[in-house]
Amino acid sequence: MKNEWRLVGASALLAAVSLTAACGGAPRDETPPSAGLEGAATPGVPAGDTATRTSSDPIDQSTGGIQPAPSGSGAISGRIHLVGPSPGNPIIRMGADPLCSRLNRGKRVVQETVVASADGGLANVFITLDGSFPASAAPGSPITLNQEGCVYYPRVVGVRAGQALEVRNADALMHNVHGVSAADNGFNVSQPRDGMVQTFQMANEERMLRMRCDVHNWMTAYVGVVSHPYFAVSGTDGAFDMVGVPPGTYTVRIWHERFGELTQTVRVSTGETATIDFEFTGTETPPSAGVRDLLVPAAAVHVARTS
Ligand SMILES: [Cu+2]
Repeated sequence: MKNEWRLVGASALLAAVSLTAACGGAPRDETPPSAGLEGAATPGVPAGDTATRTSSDPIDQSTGGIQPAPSGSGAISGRIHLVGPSPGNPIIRMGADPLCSRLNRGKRVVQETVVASADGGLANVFITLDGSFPASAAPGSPITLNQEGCVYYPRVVGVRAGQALEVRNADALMHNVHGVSAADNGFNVSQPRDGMVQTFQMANEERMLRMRCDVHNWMTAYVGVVSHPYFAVSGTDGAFDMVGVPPGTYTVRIWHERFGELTQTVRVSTGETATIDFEFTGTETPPSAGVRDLLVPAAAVHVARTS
């Protein structure tokens, strides 16, 4: 199965701080992913789709939006493979917040760091083309990232520089939406009630902005911000497609939160689809965790409004 081209995301604050502090005093009950940095997608998911998902569902990522087809006449189609054994994902123990535990009662929720299909297709890999391309307007519609059952969904999304990332709270509890950026895209907002929505303008190219929640330390997502429309996120089968690519020779760069980056060169011809596959062995050294620990300036902290 191929994925479509997609984007392919004062009292309340005091309360957030208070609960964060409370959570911080509790034993850390879940091993964080090794990577420090951040759209995945279900083919055909329309922009703004916020279909609900339970944490026990199969990993099926929603783009939160689909890029309009760029104007080039070529295409790139590929698949990411994990050829070694999957390292496995830690179970998320949500005891730090009984409300989260209640939302996931009876479910076995894991940190979806490595999501591979039975035949080795690796999901949630962010794929971009290196290089400069003619300027084009970013889509006016936002990419959506959901908080549902005390996890972010999708786990990986891509947005254009200049496009908005919309973050929603579907849980009847407080989340703290914290985008940790090394490129001045950061934000930090409390969303104390369900139905709250906040949008953030992604100004600068970044691979990847890491999403976290300061209330629930297990919550993780990644946002790739790209200055051109040539990017994708691998689907549940590890496949991706880029359409509208101008003819030329390109470096294709892929990123995975646990396995890091790989590059390959591909030649795209007019009216043709170039194919390219990548393999991770599963023994790669995780990328630096440095971005995770960056601080967001106090001036960037504000409280969300109810939409
Ligand atoms: Cu949270």
